Amino acid sequence: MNRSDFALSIDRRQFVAGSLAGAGALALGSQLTSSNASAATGAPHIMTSTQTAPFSLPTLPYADTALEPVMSAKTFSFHYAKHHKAYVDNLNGLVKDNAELSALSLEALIKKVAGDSSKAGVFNNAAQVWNHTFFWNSMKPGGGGKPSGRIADKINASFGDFDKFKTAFSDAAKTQFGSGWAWLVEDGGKLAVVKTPNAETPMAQGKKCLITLDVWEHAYYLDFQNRRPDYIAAFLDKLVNWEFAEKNLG
Ligand code: MN3
Repeated sequence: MNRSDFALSIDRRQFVAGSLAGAGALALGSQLTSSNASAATGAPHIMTSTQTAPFSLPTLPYADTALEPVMSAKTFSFHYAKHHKAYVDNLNGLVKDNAELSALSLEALIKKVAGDSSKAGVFNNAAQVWNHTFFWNSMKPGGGGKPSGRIADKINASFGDFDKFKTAFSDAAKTQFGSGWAWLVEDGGKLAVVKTPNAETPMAQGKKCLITLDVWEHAYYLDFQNRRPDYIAAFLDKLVNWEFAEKNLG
């Protein structure tokens, strides 16, 4: 199976039809793949997408109701079908007349314009497309709790124990002032927690992303109002997808 088969590529007809579930094969750049594909081919989980603009909204790995009651379908569907889609549409509009940028994959595009203030709009929308796809895959129905296996060993080695990781991740997510993201990354062989403002993404800095949590208010306000700490706890206790994290380790 060709790696590029798993590029950022929702089937537009499927999206228009309103089918958010199924597909199994997810999408997005070098870190988002189909677990089925990895299992089937034995290929490394981290892949490089070769798809170029126009980008499309990636397929979800579960139905938009699947994370209820922790994350409501209302929150999820607005977040995915409105916010995420707007970033995709904005990005396509911004690069459509730019031959250089249109020739790049999403990841290459993000890395190319990162830090270029004249391309801030392109960066913000491209990174938000990538970050959101990564976020959907960082969760699963019935997720959360303590991991096992290799990711658990890595967490223990890097943070001391799982509770210390939880504290570090929660603190990062709570203290990201305003909009942004909390991440578990691998950097130089060690795991670390980082927070980024707005659309910033550790991927652009060459770090290997393992898990992310969107802490923009639109991610939780309908379900938790101003109680960001409760949203963070719900993510860690009931949603986080440790298998995705482990696969991202490579
Ligand atoms: Mn968001």
